[in-house]
Amino acid sequence: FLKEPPTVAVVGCPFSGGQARPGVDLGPNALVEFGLLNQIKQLGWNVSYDGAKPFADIAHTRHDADDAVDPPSHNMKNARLVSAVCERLAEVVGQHAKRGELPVTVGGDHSLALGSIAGTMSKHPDACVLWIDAHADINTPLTTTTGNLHGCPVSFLLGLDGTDVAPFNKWAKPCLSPNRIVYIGLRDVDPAEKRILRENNIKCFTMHDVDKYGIGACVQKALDHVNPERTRPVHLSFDVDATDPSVAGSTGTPVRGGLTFREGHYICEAVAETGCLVALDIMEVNPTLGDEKLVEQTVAVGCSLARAALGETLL
Ligand code: B3U
Ligand code: MN
Ligand code: MN
Repeated sequence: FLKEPPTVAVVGCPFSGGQARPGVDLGPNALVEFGLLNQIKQLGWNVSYDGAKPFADIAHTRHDADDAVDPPSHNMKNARLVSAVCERLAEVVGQHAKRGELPVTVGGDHSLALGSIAGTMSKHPDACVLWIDAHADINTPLTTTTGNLHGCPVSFLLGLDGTDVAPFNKWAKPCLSPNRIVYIGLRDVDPAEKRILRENNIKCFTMHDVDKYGIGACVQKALDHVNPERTRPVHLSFDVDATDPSVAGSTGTPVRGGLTFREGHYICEAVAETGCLVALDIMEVNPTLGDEKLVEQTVAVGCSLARAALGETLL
């Protein structure tokens, strides 16, 4: 893989169908309006950006689908819509990666990571994933209690029991093994998810671990687990709700007791330092939640997390 890809391809995906709250589809535009593209250019990258063009022809991309049009299947809400958008995203991210570019997917809700990571894996089958989140997002169609697919993308990537279902099984093949993903920031995990994490021996650094060992040790242990030689490509999937609501509060499912501003940025900086980053997701910024100040702060944090992962603080 490329150590220093010359181009960052920002892929804005204005999508909210993986969860119930409207507005997260406005996330990409908010980050771009805040200057994300120029900020990345300032770091020395070439930047490409297609707007939302790749998704323009997929109906209802910006809003929740109608249950009449896209009825729940296997307890999953908006399954056809989520599947169609993720399939397209996988193609787009895969194409950028194959051109030697570094795709930065800006969501949109976190169901999109099923697409972005599938895209990364199509170019880098040996890649590992750092999943930074308050939530494990590893429910299956059999275990989800909400039916929201942003709580499920990891189970599809791993091909867990119950994920071999239409419409996803038309295109989404298992592409990740449980020892190639590691979590940091967890603090709101469903009982069934805990069982899945345990049964599959998936490495997790909860907020308890961050408190106990410090963020430096947690990131080191996380990387040692999925990428011991620091030779594997890294896909960093960052849900901004991993940070504390006082850091990035404009998000659909905030959970108190999260990563500080520095802890969140430290993770991104440490990944940048490895030189192994091949793809990045910045997910779940919802600029319609909270007052103006909170929204601006959250959008700013989304941008600065991206810059940190792209090497802003490397000397
Ligand atoms: N685990 C719950 C809640 C949740 C997951 N991801 C978010 N919330 N953001 C679920 O819906 O699966
Ligand atoms: Mn998430
Ligand atoms: Mn989350």
